[in-house]
Amino acid sequence: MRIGLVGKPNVGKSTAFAALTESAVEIANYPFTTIDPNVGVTFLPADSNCPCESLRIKREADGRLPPIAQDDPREGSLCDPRTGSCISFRRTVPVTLIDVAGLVPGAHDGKGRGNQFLNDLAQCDALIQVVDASGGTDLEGNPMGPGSCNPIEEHAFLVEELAMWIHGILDTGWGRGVRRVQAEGERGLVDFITAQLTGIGGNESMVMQAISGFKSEHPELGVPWEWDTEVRAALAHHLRRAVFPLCVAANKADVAESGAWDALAEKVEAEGGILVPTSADSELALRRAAKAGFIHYPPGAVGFTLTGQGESELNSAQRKGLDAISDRLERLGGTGLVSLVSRIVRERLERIVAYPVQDESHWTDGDGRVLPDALLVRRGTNAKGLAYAVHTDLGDGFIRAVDGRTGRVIGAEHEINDNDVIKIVAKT
Ligand SMILES: Nc1nc2c(ncn2[C@@H]2O[C@H](COP(=O)(O)OP(=O)(O)O)[C@@H](O)[C@H]2O)c(=O)[nH]1
Ligand SMILES: [Mg+2]
Repeated sequence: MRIGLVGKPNVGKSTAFAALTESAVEIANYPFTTIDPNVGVTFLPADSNCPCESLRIKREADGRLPPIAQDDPREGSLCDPRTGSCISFRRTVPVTLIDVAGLVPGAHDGKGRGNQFLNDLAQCDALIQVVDASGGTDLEGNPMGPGSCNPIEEHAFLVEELAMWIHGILDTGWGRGVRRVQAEGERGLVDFITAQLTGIGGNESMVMQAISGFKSEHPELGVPWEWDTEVRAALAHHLRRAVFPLCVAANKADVAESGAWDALAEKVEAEGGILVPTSADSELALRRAAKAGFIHYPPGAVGFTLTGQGESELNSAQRKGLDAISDRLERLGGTGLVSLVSRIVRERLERIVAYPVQDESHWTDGDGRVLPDALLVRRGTNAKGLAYAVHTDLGDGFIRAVDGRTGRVIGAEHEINDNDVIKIVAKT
């Protein structure tokens, strides 16, 4: 699963990317720092406690394990994640993040990185537009006084670029499209538009949703072969909403006036999106302080505490910096970043976490690793779908699965629940 960060230059995309993926990228207070997209992995806290908690409880009850030691760095976790971590039964799951730079006016016309930029967006399952909630940079990303630009305008600018891109795709071959409509009616219209938009991630249900919204907003449309370019532009806006629904990080919230993002939040939420005020540079500072061992800041936490090392080694300037961040966190309820991405994964993409294992009683893989993988799968995925998510061969050779908690055999169509531990039996 891939989530793209998009927005005009100098809003904090690379800062957010660096913080969430804990990788080094170029960050600077001038436009166009990033040219190629940065791709990395972020680890999000799973909603439910890791199943290794129930292993722990069982083993302690059986007298096979002593209670959790005071100084246990894992705070009781027993699993052995191949990627990510699990401390105090808080397991993290990987999500690919892309810092897609290159939004410039006229991108749909091939300006800047143009089509490459738009194609990068089309590869994403969800998009987060990072906006400068403080309004301190113009549309090209040049630093201005705070409040000199507004987030609504920034959002409208991205929406317009995306819609014009789709409009261009619609116009190409429209003549051919309307001949199909004349021959096949409404069905022909849906098929034509779907075929035009598959390359950018559009599908039939998105197209049907867009057309029905479009028709109810414009009841006097007439027949498609009479739709001029203006009508097609309006249709392109509906298609944009369906194909590229946008969520928003109202970034630099730490230096924005409170309420600076309210109007945009209303707009985004009216389209089913999510807006969260964020402070990417606070998140970055905290991740770095945690990496250096100065603070305790688990992923997704809304606050942090100093470690023993932090108490003894931080100088007064560093402490002051952390105090300032602490005040911000209190005001904003956290830096907002992890919470935004987590909400998108859960609410917009409807993902749940499943734990595939090879041994259904010990919950291990072939090498004896306990609960090695935590996979995000779409809600409604069945056992066979989970097998495919692990490996194509496992899906193709699927015979049956076993629920690791109950020991019951489950069939291909059985729906997976959040936090399930599943063994898949397949022909090899
Ligand atoms: N005050 C404040 N500044 C930020 C925040 N996030 C990023 N910045 C600053 O904004 C500038 C642009 O950041 P960058 O990540 O390079 O922006 P990009 O062009 O969108 O990738 C840098 O000077 C960052 O330090 C934030 O949350 N608050
Ligand atoms: Mg950048």
